[in-house]
Amino acid sequence: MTKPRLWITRRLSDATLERAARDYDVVINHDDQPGTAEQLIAGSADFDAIIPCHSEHFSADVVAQFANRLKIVANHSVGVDHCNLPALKGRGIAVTNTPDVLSDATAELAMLLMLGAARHAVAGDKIVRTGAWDSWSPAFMVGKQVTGARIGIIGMGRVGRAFATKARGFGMEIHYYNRSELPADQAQGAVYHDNVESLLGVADFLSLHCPATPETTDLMNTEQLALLPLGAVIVNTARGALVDEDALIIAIKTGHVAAAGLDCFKTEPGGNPAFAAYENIFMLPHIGSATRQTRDAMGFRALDNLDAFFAGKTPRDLL
Ligand code: 8YV
Repeated sequence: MTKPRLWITRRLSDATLERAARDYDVVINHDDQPGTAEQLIAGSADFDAIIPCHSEHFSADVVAQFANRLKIVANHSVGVDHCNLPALKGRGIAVTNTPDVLSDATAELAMLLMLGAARHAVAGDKIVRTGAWDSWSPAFMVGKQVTGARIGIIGMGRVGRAFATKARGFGMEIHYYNRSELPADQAQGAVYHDNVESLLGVADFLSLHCPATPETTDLMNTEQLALLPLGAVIVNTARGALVDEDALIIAIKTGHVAAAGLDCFKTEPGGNPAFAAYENIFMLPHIGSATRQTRDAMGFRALDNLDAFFAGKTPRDLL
């Protein structure tokens, strides 16, 4: 039987690429550049399957120009805001993602950002690194304590719950907003808020873990930021679309928001150059899931989905 023809748009982990080469007639973008609209359209005629990352954009306009060969888009990501799902489904193309396997890695990065933002990681690293550290005082780089503080989590899906588990280890009081209240075994004592506004009022720390949708775009805008307690710390490892970046800068400038830890930005790659002036904004370049273990697990999960699909079964993560 001829192997299905598969295009892997980015340089995935070695183990993933080896397994893909064993089981598929695979073409890999070894230059590791994001697939362009033109390449995706051409790929739809040349391949039965694509494993893309969130860097390839399957807009309605692009999908409308697809040829008929492509049968499945097996994303190497949990977020699928780069895919117009109705358009893909309308063309009869199956779409899968990679949930679960990246929850711990992303939650770890959220902890790093929360702690780093709360404890002056950027300014502290800079002053030591540049040799400018020439004095010490008890009043020097005093931060905000995490232990015992209230953490508000927006989106208590897999990543939100993994983050809550880690925050519990720091003795934080967990509050969350989610579309629906979690069963007790999942909530593990976390306090449910049935609206975001109520959650924001108690969020000394706030961590975003919901998907980017038209409804959640600029979820954290001027009005919402004003509802946070004075001196709150915001963490975003979900998507840049969730935060009105101009509003965040104003809240940082006034001190209403004491610090932010950001792994996601409206513009990626690149980020927001206006943030660079603020050492209380601790930033990383969208690396929430970037651990060796998790990259292998994401690649294998995408391949598991493809294997099931081409075996005539329903892929585990069919959307
Ligand atoms: C990935 C992510 O690094 O899974 C997601 O939704 O944002 C990240 O974990 C990226 O999407 C890989 O394609």
